[in-house]
Amino acid sequence: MSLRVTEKLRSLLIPSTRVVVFTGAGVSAESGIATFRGAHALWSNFRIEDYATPQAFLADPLKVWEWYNWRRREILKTDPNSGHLAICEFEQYFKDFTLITQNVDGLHDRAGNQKILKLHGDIWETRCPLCGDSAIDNDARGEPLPPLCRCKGRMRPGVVWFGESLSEVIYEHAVSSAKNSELFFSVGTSAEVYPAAVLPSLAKQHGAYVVEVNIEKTSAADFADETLLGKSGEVLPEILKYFAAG
Ligand code: BJW
Ligand code: ZN
Repeated sequence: MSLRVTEKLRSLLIPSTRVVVFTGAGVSAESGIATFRGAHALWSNFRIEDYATPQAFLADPLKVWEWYNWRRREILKTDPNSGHLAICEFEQYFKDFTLITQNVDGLHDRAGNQKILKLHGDIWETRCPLCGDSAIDNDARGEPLPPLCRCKGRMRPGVVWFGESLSEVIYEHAVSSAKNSELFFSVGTSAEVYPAAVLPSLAKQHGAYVVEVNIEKTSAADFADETLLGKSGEVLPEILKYFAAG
């Protein structure tokens, strides 16, 4: 693809620029992972209330676990795409770089990013609501379901459901990175879920140059300085071409 990159954006693509990349499910779409909203997306086939709330888990933990284990198995069939790999290069290039993701799929980790603020948790983590014990279960076995903790508590997926608070430490870190950034990329997110969705506008209010990368404009386009329309797996590698050599 050929991308029109403005002079302004080019001038910011130097290692000393403080950069945030904020990602959503669209970044993993080209790996074959369903997004949440839109045609053929998760929430058009499954009701949020039945799978992604604490009430759903209390009512039927087995059903919720079976759903998460199905999603884990689907993710295991995939690999990071060229968008994830480009974001890993961003981390190596910019001296002050923060990756903030709403994604729980672990593909940014597998692409090689080292520092990731996971706002909505990690689908590979299993957590005990009673004693706080947690474990990483990378092979998606997790049987027998629903898993029990040593303390006899019922383990749950380590993700953030609707109505639950985000980790305060992670969210505060994300807010300060957004406020401190000079260049903020909002990539592959509908920017509809709060409080994560405030981050692009917060960055803008604090002086960042905001660039949206998406296959269609979202509400973030109203205040973004630029919208680069296209797949993140195509747009982000194009941006790498403008990194200063050496
Ligand atoms: C591409 C592409 C390609 C496709 N290239 N792009 C203020 C106002 C109103 C409501 C609230 C509010 N504050 C809180 C709320 C309630 C709620 C909320 O926001 N609701 C809104 C939906 C209205 N928020 C919460 O409940 C949050 N908690 C909270 O606020 O705590 C305080 C509190 C406590 C008690 C009571 C009230 C408040 C928690 C939110 C947790 C979200 N969890 C999920 C599930 C995670 C676990 C799991 O995976 O199962 O997180 S929901 C789901 O949405 C997931 C995502 O991270 C999140 C965001 O979705 P995302 O990533 O943007 O995906 P999509 O599908 O929406 O968009 C994909 C985009 O990609 C599209 O734009 C495409 O065009 C694009 N695209 N292909 C580039 N190739
Ligand atoms: Zn426990």
